[in-house]
Formats: sequence, structure tokens, C-alpha cells
Amino acid sequence: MAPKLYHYGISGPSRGALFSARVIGAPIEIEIINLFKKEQFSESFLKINPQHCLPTLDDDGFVIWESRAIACYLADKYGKDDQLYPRDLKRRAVVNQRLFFDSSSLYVKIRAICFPILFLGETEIKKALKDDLNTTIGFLETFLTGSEWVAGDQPTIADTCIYASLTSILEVGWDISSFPNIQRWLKQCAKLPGASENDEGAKSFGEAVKKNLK
Ligand SMILES: N[C@@H](CCC(=O)N[C@@H](CS)C(=O)NCC(=O)O)C(=O)O
Repeated sequence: MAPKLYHYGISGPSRGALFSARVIGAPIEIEIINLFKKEQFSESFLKINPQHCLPTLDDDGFVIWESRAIACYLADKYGKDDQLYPRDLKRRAVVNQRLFFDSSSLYVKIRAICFPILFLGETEIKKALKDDLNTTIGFLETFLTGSEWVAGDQPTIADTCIYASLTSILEVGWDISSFPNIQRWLKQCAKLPGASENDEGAKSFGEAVKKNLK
């Protein structure tokens, strides 16, 4: 039985897990949970994930959430080799560093801008938040200096997760013209399996945010 991914395409973390699964080649059954309809609070979903967040993976009764933990699990279980999530201690440590950078910095700063616009009636992006996100995007640019992918010469699940986060804000219209390495890397990521599925979700996310902007 294929693992079931509780998913909503507008969610960057949810897309990060799904894009990772696509690149890994993991079998996945998708069940949509519509966050705008608050379906994550249904009794049946709360039984599966009391933290009521997406993505959530159910692999034959083994349930985990946190998008990057899902990507790690799927890569270890289904990866045809260890390229996407290396077993070598140091190479894996670099992938983990990039994943934690995404989880604790990049995604958090994107959310700080978009959540109030989507759900709290905010209609503009404050300069401090804008500067903060640009500083963080600058770190990503640095990771990509002299490196083809975010954690070395091969694509890994750090690329898929970071791509899902970044494309959300790009679809809001973020200016990345001063980040040439990121522009080059985005083109490479767009060729990976599942990228266009991610991009569709990111587009819907961007439209939802832009609709509320002055
Ligand atoms: N760090 C988590 C973030 C998950 C998260 O915040 N998901 C949001 C959608 S972007 C969600 O499900 N929100 C609904 C809720 O928490 O009730 C991850 O990477 O999976």
C-alpha cells in the first residue's frame, strides 16, 4: 500500500514533501485537506495528527508530520540510492543544515510576510520583514556560489524543500534579480520531476496573497 500524504497544494511545506516524494520516486497516495475550509480540524484528521498541520504522512499506520522529516523518511525508504539524502556523515550533515535553514529561517520569514496578509487583514509588506527575507535569500545565494545545488554537486531533498518554500514568495512577485546563482538554480530545479506540480500550487498561493495586497 502506498503511503498516504495529507496534502494541500497552496501550502509550501506540503509541496516540499510532495516534490521530494516525486524526485525520490516514492509511491504516494494523496488526500487533499482544504485548509481554507479548515478541514484540518475535522475529527478524523485530528485523530491522525493532533497538531493539525500539513503535510502529514501515513505509511501503513506509521504517521509523521513536518515536511522535511517526511522527505528524509521517504528518501531513506524509497531512494534508489543515497544521492538525494546521502548516508555519508558529513554530506548528510550539510543536507540537514540546508533543511534546517529552510525550516527555521527561510520558510519562517516567508510565513511572517504572507500569513498576516492571507489571514489577518494585512495589506502591505513591512520594510523590516522585506529586508529580513532578502538577507536570508542572500544566504541561499551564498550556498549556491560555486555549488550547482544547495548542498553540493547533486540534487538532494534540500533542493526540493527549499524550492517549494522559495517558489511561494516568487509567485507573490518577489524580486530576485540581484541573486544570479538562485536564478540559475531555479531553472535546474524546474526540470526535476514534480516541479510543475509544485509550481501550480505556488501560483495559487501567490494569487491568494496578491489578492489581499494593496
Ligand atoms: N514546519 C512544518 C510547518 C507545517 C505548517 O505550518 N503547515 C501549515 C500550512 S503551510 C498548516 O497545516 N496549517 C494549518 C494548521 O496548522 O492548522 C512543516 O514543514 O511541515
